[in-house]
Parts: sequence; structure tokens; C-alpha cells
Amino acid sequence: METNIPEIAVLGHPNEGKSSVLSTLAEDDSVRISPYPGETTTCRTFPVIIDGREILRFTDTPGFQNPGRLLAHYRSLTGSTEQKLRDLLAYAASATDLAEDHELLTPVARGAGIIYVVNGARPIRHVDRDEMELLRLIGKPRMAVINSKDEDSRSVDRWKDELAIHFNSIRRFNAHRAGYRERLALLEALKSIDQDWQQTFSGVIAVVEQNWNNRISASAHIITRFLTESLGLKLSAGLENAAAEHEVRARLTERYTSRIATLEKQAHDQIRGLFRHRRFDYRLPPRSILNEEIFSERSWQLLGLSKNQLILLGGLSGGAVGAGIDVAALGHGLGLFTALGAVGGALGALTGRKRLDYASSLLGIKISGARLTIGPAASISLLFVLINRSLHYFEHMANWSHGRRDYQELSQPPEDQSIANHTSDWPAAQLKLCNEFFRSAENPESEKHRAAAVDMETLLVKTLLAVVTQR
Ligand SMILES: Nc1nc2c(ncn2[C@@H]2O[C@H](COP(=O)(O)OP(=O)(O)O)[C@@H](O)[C@H]2O)c(=O)[nH]1
Ligand SMILES: [Mg+2]
Repeated sequence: METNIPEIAVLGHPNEGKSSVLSTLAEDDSVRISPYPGETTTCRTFPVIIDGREILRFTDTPGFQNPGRLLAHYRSLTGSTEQKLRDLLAYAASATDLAEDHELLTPVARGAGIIYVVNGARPIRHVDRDEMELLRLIGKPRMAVINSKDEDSRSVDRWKDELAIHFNSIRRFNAHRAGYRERLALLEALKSIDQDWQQTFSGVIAVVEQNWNNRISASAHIITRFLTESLGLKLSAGLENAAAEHEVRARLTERYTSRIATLEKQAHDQIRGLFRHRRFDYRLPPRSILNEEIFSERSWQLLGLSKNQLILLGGLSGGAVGAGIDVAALGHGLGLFTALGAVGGALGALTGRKRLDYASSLLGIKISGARLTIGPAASISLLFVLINRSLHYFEHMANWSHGRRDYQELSQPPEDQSIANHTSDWPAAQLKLCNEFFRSAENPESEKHRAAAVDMETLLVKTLLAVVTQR
């Protein structure tokens, strides 16, 4: 084990949000969080590993049980502060009812810095003053964190005054809402609690920043690759006789749409991994557009191109834009999805030749000789639907605090439909780029598509950065 890795012990009273703060700070969702106080009885250390290297470690503790007794004993001790801490530890080890206090003092005795967590919503009590005073006397580098556990900040000002007596650095940090910026600000503040740590923490912060930027570019890369694969996807099947056409068409359509859904899931899982959401079964907010199927009318209406963009795009390069635009335009209310639904499901509903043509042109369905082919995608709207869905997914992953576990009961307002579409204000230049990308995806290895993919990735990096800084 490498030495000289800074360790931070998270201390405080039980049930104040210690484990939640740690989980969010360390971006580790394997940290145990419980609504019941006293469930943690031993310490657990969580390393922060970036690019295979441990850069920092956090230790979760059970919380103080008998701060009054510890303080009284400490005050009776003599000698150097180091000696007194050793004696205090020995004292705590000697009494069974001080087992948890002993446990939480152990990382402090081995040199860990201290983050002391309080719940800013409740008033200050005697025991809190005992804890704070003990930590002050022990004299190790320490900062206080006011966690806004109950979203109620009535007592925060009083906490601030009290904490100022015992800590040289105090920060508010909401374990359920904090994102990248708040985490970074807290690490920045840790620099100031001990001179010896300044350099170490500057290094830690640089690694964290670099890693965050890498995640953004990796996400853009993953999304771009997924877009290329989806747009270029081509499936075909033989037609034995004319009567089999409907059936083959339905089967192939089903395979095509589920293949794209699978590609999307793979891409999104990779993004989820980049942001270190591992343990939990992440459910998207109930009203998220991501709960819609990719090929649903609602998805296409909300996430596809706007009418104005269609016109813009149509005027860009005349014939070069071609069928994709016409078909996209049809997608807006001309029964295209009825047709698509019919292709996928109720074959009996397939009457008019026209309906079939809409669906066929959307998916790029062609019959040549005795073969039926679907893809590459014929409507540029698909590109925008897929981009928007990935942006939404990314937004959830990048902004979700690891300490927050109420996945199911998100009390989010209904998704604002105007912000659901991240591309609706993309100007002509960006639409042109998308058009190049879309049209060349048929030949993913071509020079043209490679160049378009580089531009797409750049555009996505910019967009992803905006998504995480918007908050
Ligand atoms: N709403 C809200 N609840 C929180 C927050 N931090 C902790 N909690 C809840 O408070 C309870 C105790 O949290 P935990 O982190 O296990 O506290 P610990 O005992 O100090 O480690 C859990 O039910 C958490 O979900 C917060 O920032 N906001
Ligand atoms: Mg805990």
C-alpha cells in the first residue's frame, strides 16, 4: 500500500449525514447510508482511485457516543498532545461502552485529517459542544461541514458562530445536491486546514479536474460512436414470396429498433461507469423523456428537429440534403408513427400504400430483388432524437450526487418540454455539421465521416460542458 496518501476521517454525531457527505465527496455509492442512527459500529475506508491510482482516502466512522466522557478524560491528561491522544485512545479501548468512540478516534490517531459533519437544520446541543471542543484540543487539521440534511437552514447561522470557535474552515455542503463544482470547492477548502497539506491537495485537485475533463471528452466520444453505429445500421432478410413481405418487414423493423435500443443502452452504461454510478439500479425520474421509446411519436416531437430547423436545413444545400428532410417533415403529424406502429405490430391495419411508404422512407426500407433491407437511417430526425436522449442521460449521470439514494421518489417537477430538447437552438452551422455526419454515416470508414465525427465530438464536448455548468 502506498503511503503518503492523504486520509480524511468523517466524524460527527450519528445520523447527521456523515456517510452521505463521504459518499458524495468520494463519488462512491457503495457507502452505506441509513435512516436509522447507530447502524455503523466500525470504521470503513474508501479509497478514491483515479486512473488506477489512489489519490485520497476517506474513512467513515460510527459517530461519537460519549463525547462528554472523552472530553473529561482528555482534560485530565498531561503531556504532549500526541501523548494525550494516545492515552485517550487507550482509555477508550479499555471500556466496552466506548468501543465506537475508540473506533472513531483510531483514524485520527494515525494522522487523518478531520471533516466534522453537522446537520444544519437542528439546534446545537451540549454534546455537540463536547465533540467540537475535544476535536479542538486534539488539534489535528480539521474542517466543519454543515450538511443541509432537512433542507431547513434555520439553525445554520448559529452553527456557523459556534463552529467558528473550534474550526478554522467551515463549509456548507449538501450531500444530496452537491455536484462537481461543490466537491471541488470543498477539496479546495481542505487545502487551507493544514499547511503541510497544501501541496498534496493541490495535486489531488489537479487530478480530479483532469479526470472530470476526461469524462466529458470520453462521453462525447462514446455518444459519437453510438450515433455512427445507429445511423449506419443496416439489416436485411430474404423474401421468399410476395406474401411474406409484410411479415419480414415487421420482423426486421422489430430487430432494427431493438438493436438501436441495445446500442443506446451500451453507450449509456459506459457513461454511467465514467461517472462512477455502480451499485444502484438507477431509475430515471418518472417523467423523463428517456422513459419513452426511441421510436415513439412523443420522442420525435420533443427531441427531433424543430420546424424552423427543418426549413434551415432544407435551405442549406438544396438537393444534397435530400430525402432525410422530407421524411423528417412527415414525422410531424402526418401519420408517420401510425404507419410505423402498424409496421411493428398490427399488420391488419396496414391498408394504404401511403402509410407504408412513410414508414419505409423513415427507416430506409428498400426491396431489391428478393431481399428487404432496413437502414441506413433515412431521416435526420433520428440523429437529433438520439443526441437529445444521450444528453439527457449524461445530465442525470453527471449531476447525480452519490450520497443521494432516494432514486424512486424523486419529487421533480414535470420535465420542462422546452428544455427537453437541447438541440432546438442549434444554428445553421451546427445543423450543417449534423447533416454531414448523418449523410456520411452510411460509410463510417470514409474520410468524410471521420472528419464529420471529429466535428461532432467537438460539438458534443461543448454541449456536455454546458449541461454540467448550467446547474
Ligand atoms: N434530504 C437529505 N437527507 C440526508 C442528507 N444527508 C443525509 N440524509 C439522510 O439522513 C440519514 C442519515 O444519513 P447518513 O449519511 O447515514 O448519516 P450518518 O449516520 O451520519 O452516517 C439518511 O436517511 C440520509 O438519507 C441530505 O443532504 N439531504
Ligand atoms: Mg454513517
